[in-house]
Order: sequence, then C-alpha cells, then structure tokens
Amino acid sequence: DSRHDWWRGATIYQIYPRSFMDANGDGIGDLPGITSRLEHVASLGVDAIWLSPFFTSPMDDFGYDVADYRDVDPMFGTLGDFRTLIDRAHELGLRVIIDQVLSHSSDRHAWFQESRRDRTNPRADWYVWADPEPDGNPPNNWMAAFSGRAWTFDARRRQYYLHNFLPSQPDLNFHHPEVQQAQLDNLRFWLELGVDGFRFDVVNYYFHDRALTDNPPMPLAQRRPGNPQSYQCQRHNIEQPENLAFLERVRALLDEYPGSTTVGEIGGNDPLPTMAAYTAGESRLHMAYTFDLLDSTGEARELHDVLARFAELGDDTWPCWALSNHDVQRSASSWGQERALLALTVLCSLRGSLCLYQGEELGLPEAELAYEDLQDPFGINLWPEVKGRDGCRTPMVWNEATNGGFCDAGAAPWLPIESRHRPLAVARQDKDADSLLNRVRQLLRRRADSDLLRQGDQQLIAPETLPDEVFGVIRTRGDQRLLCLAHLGHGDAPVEIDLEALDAGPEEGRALDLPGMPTPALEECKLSLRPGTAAW
Ligand code: TEU
Ligand code: CA
Repeated sequence: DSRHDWWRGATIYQIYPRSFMDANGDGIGDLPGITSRLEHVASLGVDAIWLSPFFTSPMDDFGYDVADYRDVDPMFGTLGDFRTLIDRAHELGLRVIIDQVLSHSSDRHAWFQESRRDRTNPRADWYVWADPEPDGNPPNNWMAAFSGRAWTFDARRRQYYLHNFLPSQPDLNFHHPEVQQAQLDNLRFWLELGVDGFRFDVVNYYFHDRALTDNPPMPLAQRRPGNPQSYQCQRHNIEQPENLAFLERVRALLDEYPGSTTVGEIGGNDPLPTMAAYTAGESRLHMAYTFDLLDSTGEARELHDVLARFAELGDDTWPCWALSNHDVQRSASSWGQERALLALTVLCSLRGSLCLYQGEELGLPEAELAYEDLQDPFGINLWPEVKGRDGCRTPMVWNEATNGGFCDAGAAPWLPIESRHRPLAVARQDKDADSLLNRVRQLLRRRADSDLLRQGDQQLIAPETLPDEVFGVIRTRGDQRLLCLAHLGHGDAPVEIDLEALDAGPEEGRALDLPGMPTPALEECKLSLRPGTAAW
C-alpha cells in the first residue's frame, strides 16, 4: 500500500516544544500551545511533525533526559493534551512523529534510582556499572559529549556508571534483555496512543563494548576545539553490532502498525556505513537522519561531495536531510539570510525525506545571546570555545508583540526573543505575498505534489561539467526528468550552462517557474543562471 510509504520523500517539520508556543503564560512552550498553532504548520504543506521530547524530565538537557517514558511533563501539559494534539494534527492531515530517547534516561528515572541502590537489586544491571581501577580512576578513557569523562562515581555502589552525555543522563545497558523489552514496551505505549512514528535519538549509541576497550585518539585534523568527545574516536562506547538485532525487533513492532515510520539520528565519526546497515533491507529503520548538511555553508562543491559520498551507499539507504535543528546553528545564518529560500530550494531538489526546523520557514537567523542568557549545559560548560545550542532554541515569533506572540507580554520567555526575529514574524510574512514564508509554502507544495521530487532517482552532476559554484542534480521517474541547478556563487554575473553537454536538454525541455526565483533564460539548450538563484 503506497499510503504506508508516505514517509519516502516526506517533509517533516520539527517542533521544539519549549520554544514553539506558550499557552499558559509561564514563558515555556507547551502542548496546548503547539495544538493552537498546528494550522500554521499545515499551511506549509508538510507531511508530518516531529516533536522533540515532552516527557517527564528534570530538563537538565531540556527533555533529552527522560524520567518517565510514558507521561507528559507537567510543564508541557498532560497525556490528555497530547491526545488532543494528535487528533488535531490528524484532522489537519499531519502525521505525528515523536522523539524517543532510549539510549539513556534521566538519573531521576525510577529505573536508575533502583539500579544505583546496590549491586544486587533487580535493576542492578539495567545501566552500565563498572568497578574503579585499583587507583580509583574510571575503567577506561571514554569521554562524554558535554565535557569531561563519560564515567561518574556513585558513592553508594562504589562503582562508576556510564553516561555519554551529562552525568544526569546515565546510559541504559542494552545488553540486558529486560532493558530492550522495557523500551519496546514504551514504544508500543505511544503507538497505541496513535503516534505515526519515532525519531530515535542517538540510535547508534544504544550498545557499548562490554570489554570497555579504550577509544583510540582522534586524528588531529578531525578534532573540534573545545569539544572533548571529539578528541577520541567514538569506537567502543557506541555502535556495537548487537544493535542490528535490536533494530529488527523495533521494526517488527512498527510493522504491526502499518504506515508508522522511524528515523534514526546517526552521528559519530563514521556514520555512513552505519546508515547503510541500519536502513538496509526494510527490516530495520525506515530513514537515516544525516548530520552532513547541518554544518553546510551552501558551497556547491561541499554539497556535491556530501551527496556523492552518500550516493555510494546505494538506493537502499533512505536519507532524511536537514539544514537546521535544535542542536546546530540555524541555516539562515550558515548560508546567509538572503539565501534562505535558495537553501530550501536546493533541499527540496534532493532525493530523500526532509526535516525543516521551526522558524526555518521564516528565515530566522541564529540568535545572539549573552553568556548570562545561556541555558544549555553544553554551551555553558564549554563556553566560550563552543557556541552552544541556545541560539537556535529561542522562541518562535508569531507576531511583532514584545514576546513575539510566543507568550503573554507579561511573561518572561525562558530564552529571550531575538530582536532581529520580530520583523520576520509569521503574522507579518503572512500578509506579504512575496515573503519567504509564502515562497516556502509554494515550494513545499511543489515538492508535495511531485512524485518525481519525493521518490524519483537522483543523479549528481559532476562539478567538472558545470561552471564553478553551480550545484546540480538530475531527478528521474518513469519518463520524467528534472534538472535542478543552483548557482551558489556570489556577485552579479550570470553563467551560461550548456544543457546538451549535461545530457539534459531534450527538445521539449522547459524551465519551470520556481517560487521567488527569476524565470531563467533558456535558449537553444543554453541556460543563463545568476548567482544566488536556482532553476529547475
Ligand atoms: O544529539 C546527539 C548529538 O549529536 C550530540 O551528541 C551533539 O554532539 C551535541 O548536540 C552537540 O552538537 C541528541 C539530541 O539531538 C540532543 O539535543 C541531545 O542533547 C543529545 O542527543 C543527548 O540526548
Ligand atoms: Ca507554558
């Protein structure tokens, strides 16, 4: 049934609940707030929403530290509010994908409370515990992502426990069959509630090497200054072969709910082979979320190389591309604000599914924050070397009121509203037919209505056959062919592209009108393309 394949080529809109819409005036976004703004999301023409975590949590990592996998944090509302949200989303034709942070829990989770009590309790091995070295040091050299060692000593058990992130995010021990079963049961709980799929947080972090082998050092060239985890290869703390069998169990569960889907966040040092393995043969994950374009600055060669590497994995691997999310600098800042539409036009030309991050449709730049404003432990711990993640997490701007319509004027938003965002608010762009928001709506509809764009094959055009700084792909489906070009260079001078030389200039070919782009001059198979524009 092709309806069950809706996720192939779909556009997924990521909502960060804390920062989307505050309905009860406490300055923090919540589920009723999201429900009240779903019409905006539906107006974009996207297929689904992905909700970052809204589960019970002490919020040390803003919800990526779950204390109860089956309940809504009171800050965000109730399970009843979530049911209302799903119903409204479905009414509007939006599927609902929720984040699942299975790899680690919060240290406030009842499982960890029990596990840390002593070495003999029923959940003693649900987390990764290890004795200190004779000198008292941790059992190996593994480092955590947000600074320091991946091991914290627990005085009661007189043992270290593993955490790949904050000390308050202990890693679950997936080698334990009961842990696997407990997490599968949690997934079933949400499937029964009617969710359409999951975004799996750090899906390649579930298993660790039981021998606790030291990680090798990272080659100098690949270290990111200030980020301790980048000083060693993530080899033994993550990504163990046992995960494949677990993902097959996950898939078997999902297959009981036709039309449901999964997208796995796959990071680490060498994610490509992992993506291939995790999405192979329709028995594991549906989609592999890729980090590769998240730090793109919009250069033709860079885009080509990323896609070429990915293409080597073959057609079996279904990517999910994103230019922005809640962890990285907003794409309007990495590409340049005047290139926000160009960036999305390129994104929409790619084979794979797409993730759009809230505010990307408005062209919001990264917020500039003072140290005093920072909330993210990653940014605070590693300041000033690492920029942190608060700059992409400031609240959405719905109108031009003091708090951007995100919360009441009297409330204090949990992160400040960026003043440069207010003139880009939804209400203002709504009224302007030429606004980025309205262009993005047209663009996304174009993609939504095209089987070729959503599911067609893709062939990269070799940079050597194109003028400098021009990026291009050819999409094909049946007897349809679409050539997508983007001039990512700067300056004013147009370049001329000989379509015949690209083997892409059939007589009946024509240039399509693209939202917000000049109609390209196409004469005798010669296309003229200006810097900063795209042509299909
Ligand atoms: O992020 C995983 C991830 O990529 C981080 O290790 C990354 O290094 C960090 O965000 C700095 O850029 C996921 C979530 O997206 C993130 O928000 C969580 O903090 C993290 O997992 C832990 O659950
Ligand atoms: Ca609220």
